[in-house]
Amino acid sequence: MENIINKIKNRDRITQEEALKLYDLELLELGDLANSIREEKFGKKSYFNVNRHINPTNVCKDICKFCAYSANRKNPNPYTMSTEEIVQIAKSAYSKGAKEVHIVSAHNPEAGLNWYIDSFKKVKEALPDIHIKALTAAEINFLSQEYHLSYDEVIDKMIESGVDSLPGGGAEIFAEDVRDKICKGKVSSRDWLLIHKKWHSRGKKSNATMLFGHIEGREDRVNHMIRLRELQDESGGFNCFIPLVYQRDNNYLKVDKFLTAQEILKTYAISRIVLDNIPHIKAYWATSTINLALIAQEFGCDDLDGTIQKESIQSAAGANSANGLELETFVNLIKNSGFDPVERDSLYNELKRY
Ligand code: V47
Repeated sequence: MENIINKIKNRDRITQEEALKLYDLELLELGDLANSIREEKFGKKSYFNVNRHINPTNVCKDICKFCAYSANRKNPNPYTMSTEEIVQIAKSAYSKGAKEVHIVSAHNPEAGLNWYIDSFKKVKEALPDIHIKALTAAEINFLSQEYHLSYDEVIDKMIESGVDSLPGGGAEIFAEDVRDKICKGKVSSRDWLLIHKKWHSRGKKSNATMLFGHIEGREDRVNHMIRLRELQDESGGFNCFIPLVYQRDNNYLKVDKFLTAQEILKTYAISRIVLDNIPHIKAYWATSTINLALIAQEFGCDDLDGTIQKESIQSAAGANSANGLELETFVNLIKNSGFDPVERDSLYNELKRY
């Protein structure tokens, strides 16, 4: 262990096996190591943005066992917004200060390709300054299969219609055996990475998530991080890594043991140490709870996502995030936990210090 600790202190890269061993380190010692890297890069700054999540349809042709959001037997409440509704929501968010709309849907085979693409076009026409972060690699894979388009063709259409960056969703956990059990039929890990690589090759940025705390093991988590680190070495387009804590309600995935706060904090800290080439680590408070996200600031995380305003995916599975957080509340929580809230844009340019 001493050897690994020295490597981290010297800022040498650690291997997958060494990363796995870090779970055996005492929590606060691991936290200190991750925190020293965070402080070296960002001091006490904690980034967030004023954003609005929009989830325009929950009709989905895939059945991911962890998902409580898509319309199915447990959530028999299908909806699909019109493009006008989507534009209205974006306009209203913009008038309340949102700089970004994060638009992620289910894989709806009835909506049509133009419904997806037109909504971006119309939001951009109405609000040329707003940053559109839209379509996960899983949605791109769905559109490609459904409409017989290559990934490049879908990406061309997205860029033409005003999409600025890709969110990190759909990555789940890269280990194919686990993927088969929790989201069989969804984009493969290889293609998830390929789509991001293609996106980065256009000079565009994206994020990467990891869904953990279900049936995966620690090995799967560190392997997921290493595969992201490898792609980032090649393409350099990931802005941020977001470990998403699994929420257990209203879905079909039976999980006997849930994560302790210790295990969540260790996973954040290890991701900060392993991902030496991805600048930001986000504690997405909608899945970790705001309380743990505030503590995670001392375990390597420098980003708390944002005010969100409305959230449908995690809250459907039990998270306390449906209505987001007021800006003032959010800023005060960060300040009172000893960090400096920095409002950023979607590409991490600093907009305002509080
Ligand atoms: O990919 C679904 C996850 C993701 C559950 O890029 C669940 O900045 C926990 O990707 N428990 C979509 N998570 C959300 C997402 C995201 C969120 C915030 C910021 C960014 C970003 C991206 O939600 C899906 C899936 O992994 N999810 N069900 C659940 N029960």
